[in-house]
Amino acid sequence: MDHIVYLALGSNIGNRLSNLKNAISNLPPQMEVKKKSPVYETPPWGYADQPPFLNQVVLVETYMEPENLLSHLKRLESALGREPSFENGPRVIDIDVLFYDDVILNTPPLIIPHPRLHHRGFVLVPLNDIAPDLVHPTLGKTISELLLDVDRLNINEYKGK
Ligand code: PH2
Ligand code: MG
Ligand code: MG
Repeated sequence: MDHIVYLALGSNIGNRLSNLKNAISNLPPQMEVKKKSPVYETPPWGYADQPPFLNQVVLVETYMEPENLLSHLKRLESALGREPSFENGPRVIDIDVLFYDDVILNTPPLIIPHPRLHHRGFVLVPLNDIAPDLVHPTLGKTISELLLDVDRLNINEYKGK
């Protein structure tokens, strides 16, 4: 397990909290979960006319190379009931690779670091809880610095209903 990977999880369909929990509990054995952020409820970003999301970020260790990691995560999304939607549309579960060590990769569909993470409060707020001093390998700023530039309105820790 010699690679350090940050994953962002999101869900806005069905039992959102169970969807996040099921996703995380199905990451092993290929991945070892080292840290979990709190869960946040967040307004939909990109396409407004859909239910609010629950979002969470986890730190995992894995032996998988980026390409295998991506296909593994896509399989897991499908197994958890994700169906095709439109860009930024509603989903049962979304699992995105934010960082993979300090690798910089631009081979669509695999772009690492995630190209939009620094615009997204729903990623930076939970990421900042577990990795405030992590330096973004292309932007050269820490997560806590990046967080200063995003809107965190209505992003609140989720305590259940
Ligand atoms: N994911 C998207 C689009 N918009 N908005 C929130 N709040 N949370 C998400 O996880 C999210 C989103 C595309 O992956
Ligand atoms: Mg996403
Ligand atoms: Mg995705």
